[in-house]
Amino acid sequence: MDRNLLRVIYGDMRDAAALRRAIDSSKPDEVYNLAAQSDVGISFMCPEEAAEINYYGLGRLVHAVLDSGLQPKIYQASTSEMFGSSKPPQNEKTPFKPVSPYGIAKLRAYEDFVVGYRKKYSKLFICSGFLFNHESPRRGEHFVTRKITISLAKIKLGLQESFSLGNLDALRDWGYAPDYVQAMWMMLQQKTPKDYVIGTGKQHSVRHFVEAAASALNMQVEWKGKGLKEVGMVGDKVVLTINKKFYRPVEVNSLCGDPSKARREISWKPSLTFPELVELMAKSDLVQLQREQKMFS
Ligand code: F7E
Repeated sequence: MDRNLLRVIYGDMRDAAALRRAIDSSKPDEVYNLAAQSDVGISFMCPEEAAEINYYGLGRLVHAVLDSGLQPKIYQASTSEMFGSSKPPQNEKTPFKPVSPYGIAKLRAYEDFVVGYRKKYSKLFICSGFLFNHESPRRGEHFVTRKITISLAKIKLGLQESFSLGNLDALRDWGYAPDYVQAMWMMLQQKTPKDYVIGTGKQHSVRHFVEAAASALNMQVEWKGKGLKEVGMVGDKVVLTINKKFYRPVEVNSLCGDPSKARREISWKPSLTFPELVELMAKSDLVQLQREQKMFS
């Protein structure tokens, strides 16, 4: 990659002056605010941090833009977590009922600085995508999808015996992250700022993700027991146990995006199916681990 294409500017969402300097020195045409305390489980333990980054951070960024006198288009990363306990399928008209500090901070940021400031400052172009879970081989290992694919790949290679999860029955709408980045860009190419739900329209349980990832690695998981005593077996080996520390104090049980508006107005559609996404992630972890094994053997 041409190094001159990318310039990293040091900054922090807690530091208004740093954000102003970043805007002034880069003079952007488009600003994508993807900065977040993004781990829903951790937001229950650090709610102040969630508010500081996810709510006040956006306020500082928007003010840095307004004060600069420049008029870049701004994309704010909103999230399906804002729908919380509202019934699926969720679309742009679904009521927001967040249940986590993460979801609450994101909702307040959306209401105040996207919807509110769009009314207050007529020249401000700011819009938001309500993105459902988006995954790829680059996903952090503490999110459930990557935790599952890397753990099963290690088990397959004999590098690990087992791993633990929390709620296996939570339902999520998982799509391929690059498609979601494309959607963000498409939103900023519009003449007027509008907000869109981005998701695949299909939901699967965490349990189903485990089964699909195992199957992509030629393993078959069988479930035995119930509740905290449930285990996942491959042959006669226990590869998965349940640990209540991975349960959330309050869970969002069922998310499934209805992306009809995005399909209609910006021609967005997902490029990978659920089995394709799971296979891509599982095989990528397997290949990477095999490469590391070779390197260190
Ligand atoms: O959890 C359950 C967990 O942490 C998914 C973020 O990018 O997407 C993400 O939020 C589900 C939950 O993602 C474990 O209880 C079971 O029901 O992968 P996750 P998330 O909370 O849905 C949204 C759209 C965002 O905006 C967020 O920033 O899986 N689950 N066992 C587990 N989850 C984790 N992390 N670890 C477990 O062991």
